[in-house]
Amino acid sequence: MKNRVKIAIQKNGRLSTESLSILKKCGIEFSDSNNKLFIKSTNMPIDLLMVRDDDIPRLVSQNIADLGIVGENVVSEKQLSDTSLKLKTTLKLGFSKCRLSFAKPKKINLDNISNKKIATSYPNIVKDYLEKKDINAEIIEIHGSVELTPFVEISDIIADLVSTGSTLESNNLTELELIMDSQAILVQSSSISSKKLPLIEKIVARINSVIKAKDSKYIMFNADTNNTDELIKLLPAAESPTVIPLADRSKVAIHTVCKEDVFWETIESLKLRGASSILVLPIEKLSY
Ligand code: PRT
Ligand code: ZN
Repeated sequence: MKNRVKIAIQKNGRLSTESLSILKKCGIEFSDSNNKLFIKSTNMPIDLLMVRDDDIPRLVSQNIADLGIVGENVVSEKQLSDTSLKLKTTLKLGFSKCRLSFAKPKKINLDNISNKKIATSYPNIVKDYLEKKDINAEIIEIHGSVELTPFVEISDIIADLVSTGSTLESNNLTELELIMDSQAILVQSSSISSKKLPLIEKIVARINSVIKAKDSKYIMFNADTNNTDELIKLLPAAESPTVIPLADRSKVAIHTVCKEDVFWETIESLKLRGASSILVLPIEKLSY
């Protein structure tokens, strides 16, 4: 039990599905996860702690969990409120991207945040931002319905998470200034026992491979032999491609991994320059 690796993830929220999905793609199998606080892997010495996202930094810092998946915004807020937290960011996971921004009611004429009342669920991040910019303002800590506070005269402006912007829009608010960008990250305790280290390193390497694969595509197409250099230059973040001769000696097949998504524009440019039978495939795992 002592040497099992514990990973804390959000039980129920925006991070939950993707966190479980990444771990499953790493080959970690779990029994049914419904309504459990503690889930044992069925094929590896790994346990999941299913908790609120706000508890993850402390659980990892106190070695109750060895790893955790949580938003950068939550980690920053907790670290600023408790400088004794011992954890480090191991990987950026590329999902649940959002930003913490100041926003104001559209109807109010205001172009800076000096001396305003700011409602937010992230008082420590906002305080730190204001201090660094030497701005004086009053922070009102509030959890839930932050976007309503300017309309009931609790605040002048808000600092809240924004993703698509539709919540701001539907509450007649407009973004004023970016405080920080955020996404889900993998955090790790800064004092991991040497017995657990090999498995933790394996998990981190597998997660890294899964997230790299998510952004990458395998592309293959046929081209005229004398056109290959021009076509290869069009490929985004490509590895040195494999060029295979075809039965028709005037043609070759080009295969490569692109470390970025391949957009329609790239496919159209390839086609315009003579590429044919273009195939773009998702990659499940990618290890260098
Ligand atoms: O219950 P528990 O404490 O575990 O969950 P929670 O309610 O505190 O968090 P949850 O599940 O809402 O969010 C978890 C994490 O997802 C956050 O800490 C962020 O890192 C990340 N995330 C990504 C977001 C958003 N996008 C997001 N859009 N968290 C919240 N929002 C909210 C935002 O507060 C605002 O109300 O969505 C609204 C804005 O969204 P748009 O798309 O309308 O702009
Ligand atoms: Zn929370």
